[in-house]
This record gives sequence, C-alpha cells and structure tokens, in this order.
Amino acid sequence: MTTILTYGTFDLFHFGHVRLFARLAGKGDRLIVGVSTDAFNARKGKAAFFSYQQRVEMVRACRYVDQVIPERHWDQKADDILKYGVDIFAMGDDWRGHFDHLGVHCRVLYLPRTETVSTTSIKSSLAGALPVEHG
Ligand code: C2G
Repeated sequence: MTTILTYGTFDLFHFGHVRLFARLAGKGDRLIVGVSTDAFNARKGKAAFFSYQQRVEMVRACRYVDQVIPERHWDQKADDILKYGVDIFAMGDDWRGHFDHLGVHCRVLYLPRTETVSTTSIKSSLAGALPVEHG
C-alpha cells in the first residue's frame, strides 16, 4: 500500500486544493492530509477565515482524502512520515526545495499549483478588488 502525505491550511477550501488531492490520490492508496491548526497558522503568519475544526470538516469530506491529522509545527513531518509509513511526501510547487531534506525518509514530490485560484485571490475578489478567474 502506497501512503501519501501532504500539509496545508486549506482555508476557503477550493478547487485548487481538490485538484491537488485528486492528483495525489491517483499516485497511491491512502492520502493523509495534515491541516494546520489555528495556533500553527498564527506562527505561519496566516489568519484563516475558517477555524481549524471547520477546515478539517471540509478536507475530511473530500472524496480523495483518507485521513486528516493536525499540523501543529514545522518539524513534525519526519515523525509523521515514520509514524504513518509514508511513501510519498508531496506539496504544491510553491514549496519546491523546502522539504528536500525529507528525501531520506520517502519520495518528495512538488506538483504544479492550480494557478487560476488561491485563497488570497478569493478574499481579494470578495473584497471587491479583483475578479476570481475561473479556468
Ligand atoms: N495549492 C495548489 N493550488 C492552489 C492553492 C494551493 O496546489 N491554487 C496547494 C499548495 O501548493 C499547498 C496546498 O495546496 O501544497 C495547501 O496550500 P495552503 O493551504 O496555502 O497551505 P500553506 O500555507 O502552503 O501551508 O507545512 C506546510 C504548510 O502547512 C503549507
């Protein structure tokens, strides 16, 4: 069984997140998603619109996701990889290079982001600043 692990805030859950999960699910048998807690987001300098529990509820409801775990700090990844027997650690390519060190434990993949959407662009559009591109 091939287990895949990824992490994120997943605020304003959108099709960019879904497409990432769909691509990851296609590469293995089990997809585990680490959702950043509100406290960790504060350390990341991110203020999510939805709470941790609300974001977990949405991610857990996604058909491609098999398990959701909390992401509480930057350096839990290696422990999680070993704990869950992860074969592939994957992130969107805005993180390219940041997690190469985890290559001693498992394969590390960076997948192209979905460029036509982001939580930031959604917030800006809702604030009346920018139209949300649909592509
Ligand atoms: N993503 C994507 N396409 C988008 C938006 C996001 O593929 N249009 C991907 C990102 O590349 C990332 C994941 O979705 O791999 C989650 O993105 P965020 O919720 O913004 O998470 P981030 O703030 O990058 O936190 O330890 C890792 C961090 O928790 C990642």
